[in-house]
Formats: sequence, C-alpha cells, structure tokens
Amino acid sequence: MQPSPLLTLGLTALLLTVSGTARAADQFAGKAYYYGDPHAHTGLSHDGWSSDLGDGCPPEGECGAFAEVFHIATDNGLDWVVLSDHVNGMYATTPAEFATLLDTSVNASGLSDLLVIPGVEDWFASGGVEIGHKNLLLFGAPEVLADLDLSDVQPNGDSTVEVGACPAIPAWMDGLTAAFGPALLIPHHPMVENPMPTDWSCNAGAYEPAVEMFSSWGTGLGWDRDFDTPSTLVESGAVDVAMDPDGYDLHLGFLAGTDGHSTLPGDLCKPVGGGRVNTGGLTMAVVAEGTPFDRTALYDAIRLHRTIATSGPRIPLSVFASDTHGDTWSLGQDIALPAGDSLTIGVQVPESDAHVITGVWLVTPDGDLPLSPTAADTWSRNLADDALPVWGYLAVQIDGSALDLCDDADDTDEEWEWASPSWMGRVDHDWDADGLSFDDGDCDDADPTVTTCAQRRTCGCAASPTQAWQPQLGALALISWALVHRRRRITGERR
Ligand SMILES: [Ca+2]
Ligand SMILES: [Ca+2]
Ligand SMILES: [Ca+2]
Ligand SMILES: [Ca+2]
Repeated sequence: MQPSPLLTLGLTALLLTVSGTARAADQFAGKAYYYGDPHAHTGLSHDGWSSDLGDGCPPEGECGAFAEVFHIATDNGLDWVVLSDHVNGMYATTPAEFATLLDTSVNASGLSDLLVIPGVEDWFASGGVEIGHKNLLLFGAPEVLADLDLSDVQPNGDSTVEVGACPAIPAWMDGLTAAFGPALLIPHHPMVENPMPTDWSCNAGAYEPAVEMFSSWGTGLGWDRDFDTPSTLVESGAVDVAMDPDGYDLHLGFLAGTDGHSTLPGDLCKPVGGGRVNTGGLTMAVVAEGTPFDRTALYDAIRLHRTIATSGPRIPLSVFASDTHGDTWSLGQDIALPAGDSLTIGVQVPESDAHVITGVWLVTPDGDLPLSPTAADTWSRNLADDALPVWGYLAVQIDGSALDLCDDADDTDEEWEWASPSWMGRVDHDWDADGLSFDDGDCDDADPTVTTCAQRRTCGCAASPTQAWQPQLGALALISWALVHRRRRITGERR
C-alpha cells in the first residue's frame, strides 16, 4: 500500500515533535545503558497490525498507529528501535509497503531522542528445510540506504525463502554490505518449533554476532531452563547448542526484543497471544559514558557483545573481571588469563536496585556457578586458571514483585537479566622475559633472575646468591637424611 497523504503528514509532524530532546540513557559506573527493541512489527507485515493502515487492530488486543510508532517507542522508554517487518515468506510486504517502511526508518534516523535502525525480517530455508528467521539490521548511512529496493533485502531478490546451500546467505550479505554499508543478521526465537527454530549449522559467520535469545516467544537459552520456556520447542535450536565448544562453537552476544506485531515497540505490558509465553524483553546497549550514541555505537555494541538482555527490569549491570597482573575486562570482552593466575569475575548494580536481586550465576558450558555477595551492590566469584570455562555469562535473577512492572503475561514474578558471554582462555606469558613461562616452570615470573632450579643448572644463566646455594643446600639435606636414616636402621632406633 502507498502511504496516504494523511500518514505522510502525520510522520512529518512526528519528526518535528520527537526531535529536539536529549536521549535519556541510564548512566552507571562509567557506562551509558541504552534500551532498545531490536524486533518490532507494524501493520506493514501481513501478520501485523497498525490502527491506521486499514486492517484495524487484532481481535484480541490493542495496536498502535503507524504514524505514531516512534512516539510509542519513546513513551515505552526506548532509546533505539528496529522496525522489522517481513520482506519474504508468506507475510511479506509489497514493494510499496517496503518503500513506506524504509522512508519512515531512514528519515527517522535524524531524530535526536530515538535511534532508528532500518531493518527487516527475513526467513530462510535450505534444501527444502526451514533454517530460521533472522532480522536484518542496516547500519549504513541514511543517504545510501535510501536507495535500497525491496529485492536488495531479500536473500533471493524475491519473496521466496529457499536459498539453496547455506553459503548463499553470507554471499548475499557480502553483496548487500558492499553496496549499502554495514549490516547484521540476528536470529531469533531459535528453539521455538512454530513458527521456526534456528539451524545453527547455517549461520552467517561474522554477519551473525548475536542472537535474540529472549522475546515474547520465551527463552532460547536451553530447553532445561525453567523460565518462560516455549510451549513447543526444538532442542537443537538452543543457544547452549549454538555455543557448545565441542559443537558449533559460535560466539554470540545476547539481545532481547518483543517480536510484537501490533505497532507497539518496546511495550512489555500488552499480551501478544498466539502461542507467545510473555510480552517479551528489551536489549541494553552499553557504551562508554560520553560516547555519542549513534548507529556506529550500536553496531559496535552488538558486534562486540556489549549488550545485556532483559526480561523486563531496567537495572544497569556493570560486569567486571580482573586478575592479579592488573588486567581487567568488561562486558562481553574475551578474557586471556595469564597461566597460574586466577580470575575474579562479578557484577555491580546501582545500590538502590541491589535489594531486588535474588541470585547471580556465572553460566558456563560445564554448569551454573553461583556468585557470592561481596558488597551491598556487588557479587563476584574467583576462578583458578585450571577451572576456567571456555565461556561464561552472568545471569542475574530479579524479584519482579519488588519492582513497579506491569503484568507481563507469564505466570511468575521472576525476571532475569543476561549479560552477553565472554570467551575465556589462559595465555602462557613470559612476563619477566627470562625465556621461561609459568608452564615452562618459571619459579617466579615477575623476576628475571629467578628461573627454575633445574633450568638454572643447565642453562648457565646468572643466578642470585641465594639461588646459587639452593642445589647445594638440597644435596646436603639429602645426604644428612640418608646418614640419619642409615644410623636408625643400624641401631634399631625408632621414634
Ligand atoms: Ca518479564
Ligand atoms: Ca511475570
Ligand atoms: Ca619468565
Ligand atoms: Ca622468572
């Protein structure tokens, strides 16, 4: 459908009224937390609803007006949003509807209090088998994206979903990004049987750095997670399976969205119906305080796993890790722990929010490790280098009844925030550059004059005066012990 003159007028008015105010992110511990919904549909999707696009609202519930969509987003406290209507499969937009969606999103990128990332939802099948739904997020410059046609954002250039072999997906993304700038694919509802789970063998590599692991379809983390589990699920689609170090070994950050279809981006208060298990979640993009929050900042946050998924609460999490060598890591950063050292990993929350936290775990491929409270607002855990998991993410359990949240249509007051994982490995440095690392047996890797005793005797390197005596003292001790032992044997003396 073509945008009506009334709709165009409404959008122009919207652009004029929404711009001008500063974005209100939460600031905490040197970081700014920007809340977003990476997955919201409007009535332009043929399974979606907008009150002003001709089909009215769904029989069982409310919907928003397309001309008001960004007002609705900001009223719901969003700092960023992706309108991701279907462009292939059975609910695909027409070219004219896509033009409306694109114009709306691209023109809105000039808003000062809402970052709008143009996007669509694509469906994929390979060899006749459905392999998943993925949102395409477009981070190119608005003037470049304005030239997109519907066929550009369809993997086959038409509304079909069969792509043939899996490498066709990154190949299509190569062409798309070469022409229109950076773009990402975000798989979602990965273990929901209907509409479609994710086949992780068909991922698009670097174009797919994150997963929408929570939405109104429930959790995608694992079938054994006892929180908002999808009513019908496919175990192979779980994020646990995708990130299995002995399996697909995919490195994924975490996003959460609503996947609502009623032009209500960021709305966690209105039941969605139709097989959904709750009203969905949101994503916090975490950037250094003072960094402008623009499409580049959001692109980097998603790509580099600086995101936190929430089932509803808006509690900033300051994720930290450190060793005794002075190395520090933050949210989503890969950790390289010096051999022989230990890792302290933890989370700090604003003190005013600490009382609603009911537990914090480091979730690893080998199990969930509880963190201990180490201050009124901090939980942490120490890991020896030989107990380091391949990856870990912090899962923070929250008592929703202690917060002023609306009914989210599930049957529990439990809420969660999930920080994107860090991948962890130990690295065997030679810190003091004496030619020996910890694993080589350096007795003291902070002192180049101390190596191993055994190595010192054969390498001919200079030894400290104390060290020079060590082997001789050891030999003396051995001789004394042998002499005493022999005398006791002869005399029959016993202790
Ligand atoms: Ca919730
Ligand atoms: Ca609830
Ligand atoms: Ca050394
Ligand atoms: Ca040394």
